[in-house]
Order: sequence, then structure tokens, then C-alpha cells
Amino acid sequence: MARVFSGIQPSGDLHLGNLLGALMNWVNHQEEHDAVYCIVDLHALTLPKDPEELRSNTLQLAQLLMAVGLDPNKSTLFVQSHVQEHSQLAWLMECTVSFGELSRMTAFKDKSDRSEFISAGLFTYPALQAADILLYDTDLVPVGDDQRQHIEITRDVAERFNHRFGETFVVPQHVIPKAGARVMDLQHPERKMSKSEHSVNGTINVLENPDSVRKKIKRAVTDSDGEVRFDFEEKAGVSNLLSILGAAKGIPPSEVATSFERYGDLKAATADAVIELLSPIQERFADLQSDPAETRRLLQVGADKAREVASATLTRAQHNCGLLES
Ligand code: ATP
Ligand code: LTN
Repeated sequence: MARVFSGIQPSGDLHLGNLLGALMNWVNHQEEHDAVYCIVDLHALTLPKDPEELRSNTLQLAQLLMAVGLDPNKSTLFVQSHVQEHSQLAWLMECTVSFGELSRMTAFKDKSDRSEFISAGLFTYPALQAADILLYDTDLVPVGDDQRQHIEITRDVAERFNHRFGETFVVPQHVIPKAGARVMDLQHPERKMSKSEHSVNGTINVLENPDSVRKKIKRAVTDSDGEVRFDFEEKAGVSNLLSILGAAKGIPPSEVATSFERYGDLKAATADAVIELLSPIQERFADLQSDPAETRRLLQVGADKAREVASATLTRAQHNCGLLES
């Protein structure tokens, strides 16, 4: 059975981009594959974080992921810092990736431009991400389009390590959904919907109430030519709504476009579809939130399962690169 691995940062509320671009795919994969999903709290430390907030975001994200449909009985769900092998393999990855490769990462450029304090961890972030993926002999990595470059560098690092030290890692492939891979900000459809942009009116959170969802979609930026057509170059706002509606309903966005003549109708249908998608998630989340001890127990079980695979890979990598066994 193919192994699937993906990760998400506990850096605030989940938004519609995370859900349509990544998490719905995660849920589908757990049915046919051996799926391992990780809340990457160590990655979250690359930008300044309030300690209490990080801790509560981590627990809340676990509950949100389960509410979205991740089932700890079908897949492995755990917190990155609970499995120390991630940090240990990350060092070997830092010694395999080059300064030049890390300098070309657009995510680093974006985030460092916006940050006052640029940590070394923000720069070496892809080495830790490579460690996350490679520890689990991962075949497939379901992610949104923004992660393409990070998966590419993971493949390069795996191949380089294998070439230098003999077969050690499986070289993974990314899986990017056809619809929803890039959900854009509703107010600035030229940039992606993002947790860290703080664009309140441009972002729909998974826990957002129906009135607010409807208002934000109603106010979404479109254009003045009035034609409903899927064309991201010329009509970013309208195309974004078509993608959202298409991804929520499982229909290609160009096909969705043929059902509407007016922007108002497209917006109303998109709002209905999003509300219909979010309501059951919000109900399940409220239930899960009432029992944090159970969530922590499930995360512990997940970490124990993950560690078994991770420790075998780490030992193999340490041996192959010449570290003396203890
Ligand atoms: P940040 O903006 O702080 O980098 P984020 O909102 O991008 O955070 P991540 O935790 O980095 O969220 O991403 C989790 C998953 O969601 C990744 O697989 C990522 O590709 C996907 N994702 C994030 N934003 C979008 C988006 N706007 N459209 C589609 N997928 C997205
Ligand atoms: N960089 C990713 C989060 C992430 C990840 C991973 C994704 C960390 N480790 C391993 C896939 C596989 C992000 O910012 N979305």
C-alpha cells in the first residue's frame, strides 16, 4: 500500500484554502493508502510565536483535523515535536541541502520580507520538511500548489543522499488537486488565501459562521465586464469563486461557469456550497472540543505509531552516512 505523508502548521485557524487545497485530499487518501499526517509545531517556531497560543493552537488543530474527517483509526495523526526523530534527521538533511538551494525558496523570500527577525530556522525550514517526509518512506505528499518547491527540494535531497551513501530514502512525489489547489484571497485575488496575511475579509475560516461566510463572499472582489468565465489571468476574482464552488462540489470550475450568467447568482451559490461544506465540520469540532484529554490520548497513540517507522529510517540514515552506532 502506498504511503502518504503531509504536514500542516498550527499557526492559527484553518481557512478554506487549507481545506480545499490540502485537507479534503488528506481525508480521501486515508481510505486507500497508509496515511500519516503531522501537525508541524517545530516549523511554526520559525516565526515568533506566543507559547500558550502555540500550545492551544496545536490541540485545536488536532480537533479541527478530526472534525474535517481524519480518523485516527484509519490514519496516523501526531505532533511533530513528539517524535524526536524529525529534529535528528533534519540535521542530516541540513548537511545534504546546499545554501544555494535554500536561497532559491520563494516561501523563504516571502516570509523573510515580512518578518523583522529572520531566524536561521526559517532559512533551513525545507531541511526539516524533507526530514518529515523522508522518515516515513513516503510515496505521495498531498499539498496545495504553494508547496511544489518544497517537495522538489525534498526529492533532490533524497536523491543526493542516496547517491552519496547508498539507497536510504524513498523519493516522494507531490499530489496537487485539480480544483482548489490555489484558493485566493477574496479581497486580493492575486494572492493566496493565507493564515499569516491577516486579511480578515479576504479569508474564510473553517469555523466561520454562515452569516459571515455569506457577507464575505458577497463582498468578494470581481471585475466590471460582467461575464462569468473561468480565466485566472483576466478574471482572478470570478475564477477564484468558480474554483471554490467547483472544489466544494467536486466539479471542474470551467464546467461550473456554464451554469451562471450573473455574478450575484454565482456568489449566492458559492456561499451556499461553502456553508454546506463547513456546517458538519463545525458541529463535529464542537463535540471534540469538549474532551481535550481524549484528543491528547489519540495524539499519543499516533506518535507511538509514527515513531516505529521513523526510528528505523533514522537508524538506517545514520548508519549509511557513517555515524558510529551507540
Ligand atoms: P501560511 O500562510 O502561514 O504559510 P498557510 O495558510 O499557507 O499558512 P499551511 O499550514 O502552510 O497554511 O498549509 C497547510 C496546507 O494548506 C498546505 O498543504 C498548503 O499547500 C495548503 N494551502 C495553504 N493555503 C492554501 C491556499 N490558499 N489554497 C490552497 N491550498 C492552500
Ligand atoms: N511547509 C508546509 C508544512 C509542512 C509539510 C511537511 C507539508 C511541513 N512539513 C511535510 C507536507 C509534508 C506548509 O507550510 N504548508
